[in-house]
Amino acid sequence: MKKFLALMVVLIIIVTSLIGCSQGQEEPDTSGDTWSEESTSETTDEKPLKISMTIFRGPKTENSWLEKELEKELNVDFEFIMLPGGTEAQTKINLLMSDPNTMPDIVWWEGLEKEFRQWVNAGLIVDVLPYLKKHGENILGYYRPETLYLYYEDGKMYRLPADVAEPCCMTTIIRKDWLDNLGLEVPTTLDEFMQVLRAFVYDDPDQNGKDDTIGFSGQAREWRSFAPFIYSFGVKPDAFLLTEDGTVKHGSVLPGMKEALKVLNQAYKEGLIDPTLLTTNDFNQIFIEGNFGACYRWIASFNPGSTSWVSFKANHPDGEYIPIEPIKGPTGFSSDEPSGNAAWCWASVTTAAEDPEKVVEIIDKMMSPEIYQLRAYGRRGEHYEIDENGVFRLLIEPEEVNNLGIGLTNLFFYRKDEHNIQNTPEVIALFNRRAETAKPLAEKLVEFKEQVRPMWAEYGADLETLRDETFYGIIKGDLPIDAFDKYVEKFYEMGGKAVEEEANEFYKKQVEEYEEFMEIYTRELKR
Ligand SMILES: [Ca+2]
Repeated sequence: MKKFLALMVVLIIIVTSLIGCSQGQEEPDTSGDTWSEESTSETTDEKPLKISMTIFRGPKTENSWLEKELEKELNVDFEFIMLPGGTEAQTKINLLMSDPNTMPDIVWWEGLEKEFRQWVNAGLIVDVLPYLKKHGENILGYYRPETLYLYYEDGKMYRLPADVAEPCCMTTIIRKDWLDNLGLEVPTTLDEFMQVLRAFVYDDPDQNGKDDTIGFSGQAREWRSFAPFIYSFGVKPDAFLLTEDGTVKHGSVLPGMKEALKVLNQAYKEGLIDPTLLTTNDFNQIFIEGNFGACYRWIASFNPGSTSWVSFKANHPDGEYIPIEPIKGPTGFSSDEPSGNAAWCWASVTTAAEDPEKVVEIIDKMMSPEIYQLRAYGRRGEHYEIDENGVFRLLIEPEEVNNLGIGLTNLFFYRKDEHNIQNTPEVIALFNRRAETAKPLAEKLVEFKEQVRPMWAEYGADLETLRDETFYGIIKGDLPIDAFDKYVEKFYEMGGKAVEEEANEFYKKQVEEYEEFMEIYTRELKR
């Protein structure tokens, strides 16, 4: 007992001194969260709240420094249940949820839509909406209403989005040094883009006297890799789009798609497109080799710490890729890739939680800028530094980051805003700019709230196979352009009609529901 008391005293001293320390530190703007002062008194008065939760990916370090820091900051006794990788995680989550003795207080999950519905129906999941209204400053302040709507069910909320992408994550990039060598301007239209690619392939842009450069490259077999050619026609072949007459159609059957395929076939014929884009490739390796002129790529790769960037610079010290605005098509339309508003993983509070209100309060605190940065990067000055240019730099070895458990909870409410300080100010500005330039397609993009869509489940995969065979065939020149018209006919014969009818039904229902939600959002949830 004496020993225990002594330990308690030591702990309280550590806690108090650490909180003092973090308050004294110069932190980035954390306005809006005044909770840290409140938590000081909680720490000394209240018993830590026990919270068990499932953890996916990250370093999976047991009893890590981070776990202990979070426990002190939040006055919580965490039990982190480490999930295995890949789909094995789903099996384990299912198993944990099937027994009241193993059910975690917070279940982080993904890919278990059907099971989630069963948990809700069996009364295992807590409706967090009332608690969110009371304690959800950070969660409600961070997520867009379009995202929250997707997880709002008739006045209840059984899951919180745990990771949602930035509104747009990609950009067209181009070799600035090659443009300069050739005396060319940054292209803005599709015609100019084609001319620049011709020069990149045939006019020795790297000035080594060899015919050794590629025009346009990218990640193989992904339609977004062709963004400058396709999005400039206002279409997206792997999504449902709202058309001008107010109906929803699959993006692959729209007339603009045929026009895009014509241009892609022309570009392929002229040798402007890396042929591996149509088959299979290791694009990271291609990027490092650095012999291509343009592609559609992740915005985050402009962070100086990006490993492929460092390797590219080692191969081409004078090489420079710059992001450019989306290429304009013949009608002047242009757009970047909209990420959509949906999460890919969620956290639900279960009935195993003794004090679900308190659990929601803790979740909200974990999403505050201050605690998010502690979870994701550790302590500033000790584990990382932000230099005078706003560039994030680790002060410890990457191995040590893992040992400390930093990043352990990254998939549990990941902030993708300015508090994601691993992004340089330039990269944050680019994310913000691309959120704007992706709007033209974002406004057409139809995202379904309903995950169970029987017609799509039945026909979707075959329709996508037909699309890929036809479209890649047309680009390569194995099929004539008119094969597109036959594709559209076949699409509707092979279940596309039922798929589009279903899509329109869901969309119509959603529009009404969204209006209702926005009334409630504006009245009760908006922060
Ligand atoms: Ca050359």
